[in-house]
Amino acid sequence: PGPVKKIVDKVMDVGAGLTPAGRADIPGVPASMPPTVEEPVEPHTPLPAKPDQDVPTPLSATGRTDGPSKTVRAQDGAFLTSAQGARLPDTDHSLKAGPRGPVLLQDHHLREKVMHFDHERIPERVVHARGAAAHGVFRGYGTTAEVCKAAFLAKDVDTPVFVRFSTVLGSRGSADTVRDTRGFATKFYTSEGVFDLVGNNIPVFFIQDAIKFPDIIHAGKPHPDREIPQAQSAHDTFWDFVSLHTEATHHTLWNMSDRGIPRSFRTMEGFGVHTFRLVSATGATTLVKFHWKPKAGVHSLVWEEAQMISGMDPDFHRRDLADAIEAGAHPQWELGIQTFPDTPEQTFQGIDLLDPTKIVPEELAPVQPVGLLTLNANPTNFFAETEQVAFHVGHLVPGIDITDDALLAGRLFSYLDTQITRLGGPNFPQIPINRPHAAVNDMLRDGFHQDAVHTGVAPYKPNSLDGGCPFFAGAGDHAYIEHPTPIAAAAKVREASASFDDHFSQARLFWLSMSPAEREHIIAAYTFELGKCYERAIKERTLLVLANIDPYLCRQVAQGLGLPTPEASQPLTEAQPSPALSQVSRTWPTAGRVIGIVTDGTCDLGAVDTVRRSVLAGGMVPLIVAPTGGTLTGEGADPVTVQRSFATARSVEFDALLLAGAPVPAADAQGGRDAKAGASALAATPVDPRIVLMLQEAYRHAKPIGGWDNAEAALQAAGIGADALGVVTGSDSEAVLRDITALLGAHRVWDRFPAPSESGA
Ligand code: HDE
Repeated sequence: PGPVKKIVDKVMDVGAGLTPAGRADIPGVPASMPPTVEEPVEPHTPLPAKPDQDVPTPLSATGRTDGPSKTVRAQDGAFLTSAQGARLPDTDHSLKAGPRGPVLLQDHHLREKVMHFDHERIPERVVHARGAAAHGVFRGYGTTAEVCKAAFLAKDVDTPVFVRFSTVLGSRGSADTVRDTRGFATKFYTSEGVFDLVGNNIPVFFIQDAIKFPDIIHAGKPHPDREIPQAQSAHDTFWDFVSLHTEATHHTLWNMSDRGIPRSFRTMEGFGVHTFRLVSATGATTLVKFHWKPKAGVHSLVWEEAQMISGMDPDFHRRDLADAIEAGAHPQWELGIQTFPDTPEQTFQGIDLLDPTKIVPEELAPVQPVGLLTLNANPTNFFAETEQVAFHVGHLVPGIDITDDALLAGRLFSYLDTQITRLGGPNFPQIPINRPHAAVNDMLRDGFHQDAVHTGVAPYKPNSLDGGCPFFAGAGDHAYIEHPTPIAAAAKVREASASFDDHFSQARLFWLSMSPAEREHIIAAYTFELGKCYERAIKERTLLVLANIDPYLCRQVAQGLGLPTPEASQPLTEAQPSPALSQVSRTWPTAGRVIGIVTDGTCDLGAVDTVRRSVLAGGMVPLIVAPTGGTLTGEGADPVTVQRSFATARSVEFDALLLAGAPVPAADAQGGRDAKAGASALAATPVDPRIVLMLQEAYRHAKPIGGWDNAEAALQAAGIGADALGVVTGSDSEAVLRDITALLGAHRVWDRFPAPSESGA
């Protein structure tokens, strides 16, 4: 409850600007400094990073913990200077011949300032351009000793990490809640060098061979003529490609499911996708797939919510991550592995482990936990850290090796290649966020943005002039030695293995594993996306693909599009469903969920305050919604601060809503309403339309709704019966909250979604 309270208090401060709180302890900063009403003029040392940006192992000039602090490096001294350190008396006026000009070319400060500004942007990532990141720590459980020798997986070893989440298709400024795959890239600064696990929130990929990557991305990105639509797949070129290139079917189905619109980065699973190879201390090998399991549960938005948020708060996921960390509610994931014998066939129970369009169901190979990731600090500077971080699937440590997955092979080339353009040359490993925390002694020299001042004269081997330095490491010195995997003699061909031809069986497995509500969401998603396409041939071809997944899915989408339903072109496989793929029918923790408490001055403020405290005590976030901003006061009750006014609140921000109605006095219970209740925004006739809208949306999005003290009037105005599914009313506000919290454990009131007429199974 403590940390969550901080975030609520922060919300309360909105509008007050920076408060003097926290500044009083800073040397040289007058404690009496007013809260930004006027610009402070007394010189003082730069302000330190905010508490939520306190990285446990501060990045130094070397990336190690024993260098100077970040602040000293970048911002030193109290005075404004030029880039050359000359102190400046003014930055508001160009140097002119008299106050009315002309401006003089000799004004170095003007030229330097504008020149630098002109070059502030670097190319955005060609994919995954929009992202948000955080620092954290990974603690190994020590459960992998038999299969993997990587030092960071050993018991209780703490390794600093930096994690970047992203969408794939949109530009840097696009919205967070679009329907897309999400990136989940983790940089482990291990004692044996950097290990990057560059994964996604979907365990399969559109293509089986990296040579198709430019094709799928060109198809998914906006049309080259008008550059629309932004950050979405609901357009002709995407569906043109995936309907022709049917190995994309499985990934596309995941995108059309709730997994394509996560509720938060904190509630996403992550997957390494490819099969990797683990190597033990004795040299034994095991094939492996990596999984991240969020402690907060796996939750998604519903499509209408996602669309509304794109307009109302395009930074929804970014804000959620940063706020949670700032509040001290540190998001956590468990890293898990599925292991398979490293046989020459590289298959497991008939599943080709080199085919990245296939999963191995958890029911066949359980995910074994190997460590815990905790994100505990926000970046101090978005550009320096989140934008400049450079991940690479080839950043491996002893104990983790690659397989012959043809998609992985292309990635091993691509990441290094793209960083050269994006980060302006080959020295990007020297950017602080990319620096290993292990000692670096390479023989790479010179080039754009060379920061290091290398000593010696012999960056080559063998040498005697630098005393033979640096030396080779052996296995006992933690050298990275590629596993000597045998390669079978073969002819050079541009072909794929015959097992890669199966494009539908696992898409069907996914479909059959979904609950009825999840299937309806998938149908709605295909109907929406194809409904946005112009070409009838593309829609018809996609229906042919759907027919090979499931006849019910195909028929429902065809109906929605007003097109005939085609027959499957091949027999449907009888896949065994994998319950682990569904997000429904499980109970999740409620910590971190957001509860809107809708109220006004006429309600029982004491009850509102008690409920607010109980929400906090449950580790959830209460936000008070009232007709205007400010503070609610009433006789005999503590003042209650408003976080959202009716003008700024919208249902999509909340996981559940509580309505604090206006109590009707006993005398009035027999007759009409008293003046006080009549003035209530919740009991007035008509009820404030913004409340009605909020309730209707929350209801439509299957969120739990509770209320007390005649809240029924507002529910009625919204057309919601007090006995509707997932609606709880009563006179005991605490009991209402208990019931609502229990409902939140399922994330949504799933039965409220329209049930399909037939299961489709
Ligand atoms: Fe990436 N991918 N990718 N990708 N990818 C990039 O690297 C690429 C693939 C993933 O937060 C790029 O630095 C190829 C699969 C993430 O900075 C680029 C192929 C998976 C991120 C690139 C793939 C991913 C990227 C663009 C097909 C999940 C964001 C900028 C073989 C396992 C990392 C950059 C970040 C970024 C290439 C397929 C995940 C161009 C050629 C499969 C999370 O190098």
